[in-house]
Amino acid sequence: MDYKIIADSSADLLTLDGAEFESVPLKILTKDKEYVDDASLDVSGMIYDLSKYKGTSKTSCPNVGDWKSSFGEHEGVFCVTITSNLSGSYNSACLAVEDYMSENPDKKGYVIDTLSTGPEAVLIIEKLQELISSHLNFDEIKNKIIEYKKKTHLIFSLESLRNLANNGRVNHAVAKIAGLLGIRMVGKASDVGTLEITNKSRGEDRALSDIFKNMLGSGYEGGKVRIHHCKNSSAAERLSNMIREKFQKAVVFVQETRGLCSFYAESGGLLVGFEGGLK
Ligand code: X90
Repeated sequence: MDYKIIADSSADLLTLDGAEFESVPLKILTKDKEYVDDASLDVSGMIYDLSKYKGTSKTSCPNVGDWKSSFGEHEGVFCVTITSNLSGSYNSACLAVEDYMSENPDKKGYVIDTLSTGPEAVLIIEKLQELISSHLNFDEIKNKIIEYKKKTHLIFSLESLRNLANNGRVNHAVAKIAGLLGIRMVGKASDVGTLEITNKSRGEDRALSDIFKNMLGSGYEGGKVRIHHCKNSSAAERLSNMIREKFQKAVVFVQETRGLCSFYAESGGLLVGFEGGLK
């Protein structure tokens, strides 16, 4: 079937081999500059600029028109968005799909609110790709992805929550603790798609072992893992090794965050998406 997958750029994914796929960018904005989170963004350059920048910075999500213009001529579209609890992206995508279906009554559209971001979104996108290739019809794919999403999880470790707090996505008191030397905030995407801090881990060793413990606690038993890191490939590789030491067959992918997740996860941040037990 001719179905297209469209994700916002919070998934950190620009292309998807063998699928009709498009990424719709969010934007990172300072008073001086706008960074569009697409393939042309120099993420390292943006991180560097922001580390020198003293003013306020914020982000904006794709609007209805941005989503709509990505749909193209297909029998149906699946949109995958960052958590609706922290962004308007889901809402825009829903309005875009509503318009698209009323203008094209023969076409189908469905929006998946990941209640998460980054690596967990990619797990969902890759599952969608697999379901589309197995020639299921639209509603079967929709039902199966709803089921799959109950088993995907996101755990993070953040060294700074400054941009999250400055933009009202976590409270300032929590962010202050993360500012203390050597403390990493380990937590998870909650069931309602917000940040839930589970550990205040001192030092990287502790943070990595807390992440792994929490993965086991969420029913991880050797399924697929994706680690997205912001300027922290060494910690990502260490975690990947810890996982593969215990689960030899585990498939673990490591990649860098793109613009949106780099802005909020900040340098040192790790986002870990994995298949685990039922949420
Ligand atoms: O609409 C917008 O401007 C985008 C706002 C996004 C705000 C949150 C981004 C979080 C990015 C941080 C750690 C993991 C969070 C878990 C999500 C529930 C990554």
